[in-house]
Amino acid sequence: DSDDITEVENYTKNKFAEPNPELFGVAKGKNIIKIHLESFQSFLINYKLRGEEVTPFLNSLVNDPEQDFTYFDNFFHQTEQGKTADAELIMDNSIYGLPQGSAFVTRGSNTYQALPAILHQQGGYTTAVFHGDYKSFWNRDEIYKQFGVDTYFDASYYNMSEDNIINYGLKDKPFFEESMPLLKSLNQPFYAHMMTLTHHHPYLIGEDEASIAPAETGDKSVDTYFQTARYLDEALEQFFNDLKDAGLYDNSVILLYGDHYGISKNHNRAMGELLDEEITPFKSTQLQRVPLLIKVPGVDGMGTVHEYSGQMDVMPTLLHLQGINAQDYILFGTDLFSKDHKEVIPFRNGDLVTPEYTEVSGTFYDNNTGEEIEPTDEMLQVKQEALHELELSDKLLNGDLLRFYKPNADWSPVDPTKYRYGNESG
Ligand code: GP9
Ligand code: MN
Repeated sequence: DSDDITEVENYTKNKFAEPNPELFGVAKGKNIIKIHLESFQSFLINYKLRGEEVTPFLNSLVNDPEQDFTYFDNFFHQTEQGKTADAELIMDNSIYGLPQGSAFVTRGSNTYQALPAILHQQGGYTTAVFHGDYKSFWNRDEIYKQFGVDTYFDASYYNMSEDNIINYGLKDKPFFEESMPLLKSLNQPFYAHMMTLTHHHPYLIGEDEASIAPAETGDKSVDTYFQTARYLDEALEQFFNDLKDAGLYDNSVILLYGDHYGISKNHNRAMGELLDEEITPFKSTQLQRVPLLIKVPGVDGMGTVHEYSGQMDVMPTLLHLQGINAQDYILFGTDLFSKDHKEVIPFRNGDLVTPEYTEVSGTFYDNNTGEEIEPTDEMLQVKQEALHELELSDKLLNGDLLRFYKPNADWSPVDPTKYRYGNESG
């Protein structure tokens, strides 16, 4: 009820981090191209298999200052069973997924105040999602309407011939290629979400499409993980070239992110071999890093930034780059570029990581040594606050509380009946 929403509102407004004045509004009116790197973990960046880079193109974005990207190497995913859908929910709403199941499915008809709707109402943006799977997967065709996604280019817009598909759907190379004309057809400014798919468990790839040999741990899905990562890397390079040819590269914010881990704890033996260290519970938590890269037109890249951060922080960051005050909305994350950005990253299971220590199932570890430590009162309090935050986010979703919240900005509630995807009729 309205008491509950007030509690959530007070919490998030209190957590709010003031924008960085140098970056507030710098991306106003620029297109936003957000690229989803399926199952991509940060250990792949600059990783060498048999002396060879696995993802040379992504590495070049990270390593070459001329590319003007900023890379966050201590960025963590915060997803649970909702996997890709949790990542989408978090990054477009700055709220947590649910502890069980997928909020996209069970909370698909909730009221949301999501990034697509805010960008539309505050900046005249059009939002489109591009993905080579069918629209009802993860209940996207329902919840996207609550988010204010104008167009969903699902599998029905692509050539899904036998040659073009593998595993869950369309291969990334034809996906990006066929997305270009659709992208060019959008009204600008647009917010485009490009969701890749080939680098997905169990990492299937045809021999003719694999540019590198598999790893040799004997754990099949781990071994081919490197081959599909390379395939994704090549698909990205092609897409970047196409964006440049189309004149879209220079006037767009380009953001790349990993959605969740690709190699689960069931593969610790093989991972230990590849990383040359034992995968302890501490190490396993450190492996939940996924990449975040961002390039803003006209803004110098900052190279590799070590700020600890999570997927929750992306939406407030994008709002501030737009010159939209994140405090007007209910968001659990804080702006990555703010000097007050919060460096406690709660995971959905209640574990957490900070720059100094990590907590896994009640045990605290020193990040420098990986050794167990006795928690201080302050650490225990940080843990309680993280649990409280998760609880508030659950209240928000389970009670559909955004129904009762009016953002401080001009706001009209999203009407889901106004949106149609693919061949849906009225
Ligand atoms: C399916 C794709 C994969 O459309 O997004 O989802 P995941 O299994 O990673 O949640
Ligand atoms: Mn996924």
